[in-house]
Amino acid sequence: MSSRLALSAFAVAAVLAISSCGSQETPTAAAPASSAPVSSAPAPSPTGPALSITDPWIKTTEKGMTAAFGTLVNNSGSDITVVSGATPLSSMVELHEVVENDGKMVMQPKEGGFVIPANGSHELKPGGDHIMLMSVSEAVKPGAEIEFTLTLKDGGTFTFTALGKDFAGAKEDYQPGGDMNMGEETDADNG
Ligand SMILES: [Cu+2]
Repeated sequence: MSSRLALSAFAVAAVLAISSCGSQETPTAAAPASSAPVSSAPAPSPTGPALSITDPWIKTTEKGMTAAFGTLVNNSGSDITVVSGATPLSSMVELHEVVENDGKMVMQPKEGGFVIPANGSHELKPGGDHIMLMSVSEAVKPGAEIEFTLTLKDGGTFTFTALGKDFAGAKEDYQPGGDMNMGEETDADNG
């Protein structure tokens, strides 16, 4: 009897947490009240015991370029390197960093990929490292669920789902490098 009560209370709390999360338009808002500590006992996950991601999201867009963010968490005792990303939304995905160039913040492919230190984390955020999507195949609406697969240096993969969120910032310019022809600009999207 008491366990059933506890269960339903948990269910209500979960629903509340989800709905309050869904009403958050700004990804920069602090994590909604959650009683779950970020680092508790090592919880083995069936999908990726070594790597996980916190609050993955993707910037909404009508077309062109967009980016995905979140905090990559390494639950293992060795460094993990993400070398590439993929998503059904775009055939052109790159791992980007933002650097200063002549006083301007520009983004460019990150050499060597994202390194998540042993038992540490690596944050992907607007103005910093991010997963770049070129020429998305369809509009990303708020609440959209976009699947990503990251490929690791050791050949393994890690899959997660990013949630579509509106975001008006991240106006870095793309630094054309290599042979890529960036035909589309994000200015219209960011207005
Ligand atoms: Cu980028």
